[in-house]
Amino acid sequence: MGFFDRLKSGLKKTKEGFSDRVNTLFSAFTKIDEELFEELEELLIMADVGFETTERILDGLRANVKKKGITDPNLVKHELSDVICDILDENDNSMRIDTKPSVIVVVGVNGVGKTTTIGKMATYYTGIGKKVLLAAGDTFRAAAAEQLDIWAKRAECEIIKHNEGADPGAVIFDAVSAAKNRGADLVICDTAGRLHTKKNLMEELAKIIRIIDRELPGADKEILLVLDATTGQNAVQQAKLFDQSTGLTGLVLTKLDGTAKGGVVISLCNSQKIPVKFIGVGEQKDDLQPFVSQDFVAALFE
Ligand SMILES: Nc1nc2c(ncn2[C@@H]2O[C@H](COP(=O)(O)OP(=O)(O)OP(=O)(O)O)[C@@H](O)[C@H]2O)c(=O)[nH]1
Ligand SMILES: [Mg+2]
Repeated sequence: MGFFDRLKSGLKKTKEGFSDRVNTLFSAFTKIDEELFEELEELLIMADVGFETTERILDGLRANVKKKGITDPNLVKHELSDVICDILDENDNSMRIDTKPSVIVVVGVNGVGKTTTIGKMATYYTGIGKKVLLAAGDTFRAAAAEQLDIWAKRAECEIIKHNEGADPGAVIFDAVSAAKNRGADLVICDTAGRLHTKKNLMEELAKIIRIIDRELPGADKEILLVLDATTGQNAVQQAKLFDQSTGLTGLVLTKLDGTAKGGVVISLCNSQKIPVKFIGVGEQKDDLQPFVSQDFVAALFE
């Protein structure tokens, strides 16, 4: 399956639950009136676009319809995808990992897909010729390092791990030293899942990041928060609190294939001002894609 087809099939549920209904809505109306906007509002809220973002989309839509003198409801669909694209385009979605080595730290609450995402990222970056080293910073469970080990083998990259219960900071320190010694391009650090409301656990993350800053001053560093797209608007709160303690540089939305509420991507782009850098659309190693707003909108509306 090609890149775009994979995205399309991953977004199938959101397409069925949201965009297909939008199409039905537009074709059911013969003129553009308040009732049409109200029904559209309902569909946006149901797709987890969030209240504020929905209002922003509707305002933009009303303004465009007025400015362009559009009277055919079927033409509103094109305007809708334009307005959504504008919101998704406000942030720079590109990864900044140009120094050798650079570091990606992956954080998030339990079970959102951090380790799987790291495995897919390792596959992606080794695939484009980078020498990748994984750091098994989740020392909370023995199974966590084993899980990452399996991904390291799949992606054919190296891994640094310690025993269960070890200090995650020590793992990260070793991984950074190994990366320097072995000439790695990219270190990707796994971390244990943690609740954004637990202060001491958030402080542990801040410490990991301080170690990286101290050992690799000036290196490019991405702090990515993984969010499970099926959790809906709670993702917005997670992003806020993780950002406060770690200074996030990006978001990764996983499990988009499992939800009809992919509209949460639009909500996050609008409310967070933190760019979405990758999206996960399945459990296989090729199911992670850099987030490209035009492709995302096209996969939803085409
Ligand atoms: N359908 C689907 N499943 C996913 C995706 N990403 C991850 N998963 C699944 O989500 C489950 C949890 O993934 P993990 O990568 O172990 O999550 P984690 O955040 O590392 O979990 P903890 O380390 O326990 O906090 C696994 O069964 C993954 O296969 C995705 O994009 N789509
Ligand atoms: Mg994990």
